[in-house]
Amino acid sequence: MTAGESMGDREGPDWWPLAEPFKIKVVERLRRTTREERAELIRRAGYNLFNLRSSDVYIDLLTDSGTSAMSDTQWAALMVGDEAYAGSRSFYRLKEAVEEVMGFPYVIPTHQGRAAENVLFTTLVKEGHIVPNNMHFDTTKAHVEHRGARALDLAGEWAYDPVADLPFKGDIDLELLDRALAEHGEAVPFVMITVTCNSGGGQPVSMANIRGAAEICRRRGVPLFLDAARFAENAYFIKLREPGYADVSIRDIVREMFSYADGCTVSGKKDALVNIGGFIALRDGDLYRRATVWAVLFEGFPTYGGLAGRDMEAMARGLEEVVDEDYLAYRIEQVAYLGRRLKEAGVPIIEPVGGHAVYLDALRFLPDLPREEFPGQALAVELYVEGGVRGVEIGTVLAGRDPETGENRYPRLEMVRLALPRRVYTCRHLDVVAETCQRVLDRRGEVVGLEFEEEPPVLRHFTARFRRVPRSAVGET
Ligand code: P70
Repeated sequence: MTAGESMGDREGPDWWPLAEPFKIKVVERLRRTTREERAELIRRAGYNLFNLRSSDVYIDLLTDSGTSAMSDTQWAALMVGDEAYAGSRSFYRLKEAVEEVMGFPYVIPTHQGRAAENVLFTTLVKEGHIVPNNMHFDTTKAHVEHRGARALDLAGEWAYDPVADLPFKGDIDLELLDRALAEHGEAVPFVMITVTCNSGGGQPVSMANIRGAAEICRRRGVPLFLDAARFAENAYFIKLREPGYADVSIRDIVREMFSYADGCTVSGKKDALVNIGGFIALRDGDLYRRATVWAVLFEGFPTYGGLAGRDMEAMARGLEEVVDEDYLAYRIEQVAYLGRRLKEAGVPIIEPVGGHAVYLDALRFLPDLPREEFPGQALAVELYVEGGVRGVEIGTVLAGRDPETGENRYPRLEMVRLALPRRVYTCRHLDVVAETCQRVLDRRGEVVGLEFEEEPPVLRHFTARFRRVPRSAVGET
């Protein structure tokens, strides 16, 4: 099984609807800071960008999660939210949208994606279990491990090659999957596929791969779930890149993707275009009933589950808006635009560019910094100091320590993610981002590494504090 044939110049016709398919009705002021101010602010933040105040950030690419701009119709939807404790009209509105867009009859709203993971995994994952995924994202892995189970990443070799020009680098390796299911049998409660594959650079998963994984799972009697935070972006890549799908509508592609799955967990803060919210969607009534027991305990009554009625209303509309092809063309092209600008500037990035973010390759950007000094984190700090741009390290800091050995896990890719909030920044903002990266590249010899000052035991990247370490003499240029 491969991640598809080389893309050549299949991507992108001469002309593309780059311009935003919307106009701006409300604006939020951005504050500019000086370089000296930023150097001091990041020092006080313990060199952790999560500790900065957003008012001290000029262009905030920390995450595309919960940071998108809602549409006028979503804002209007807030006013018609039904805040009933039980049987809320807005719950049924959400349920209908999920059924219409994804084809699942059962929905449990949760306050965000990790809450959906908590409810589903508490229902299905037991100590000693093994959960395969193409690549677990951090909260997903943490929830699997929190249940005393092992998270197994089965993306193919292609996912770890930062420049292999392949269309579906998010694909799970079907041979490895089949082998894992044969080997671990009963210990596998389900298989999960993350679309798009966030930890692997926002890379899409092909329809053929989802179908292939579903066949293997069915043959082995194991359910398949999608971690579907960015399902619509994944569908757009299928339309763009997978033979046979160019003339299929996004709605039909989305329906087909989910038709192979038994259910999904969704962080609504991404493709459902809301600032808070998530859900579990399921095909099986019995599993739904078992999961609602935990949903009531952790989240709330099953017809609101951790959300206000208005949040469910806005999420229902977001699910319908995100499958609009004009929107997706703009979205994917905007991310590609930033990737092109960076490449032109000689900035090493993960290629091809993914759906929601451009990932800088910190190992090629800062080849002289040892891994122990967190080159990804050091680069993210530098981008802030240089241009007030906030990205996030997706590398060693995020990977945490091996629960068995207590040692740092060194992932094969050390990256800084520049995630684009949906419908928020213009291409001029992205020009500033590209310029910022270029300036840091020009003075990369000055960039110093970091070491922990405080290291929390779980999900350490969110709250850790660092200090700068003097640049080692070895490798000094
Ligand atoms: C992100 C955020 C969240 C996420 C995800 C996938 C594929 C589940 C979840 C959990 C997390 C983050 C990372 C760095 C900085 C800020 C935030 N991903 N599955 O940005 O969903 O956040 O709603 O609990 O990507 O990628 P939720």
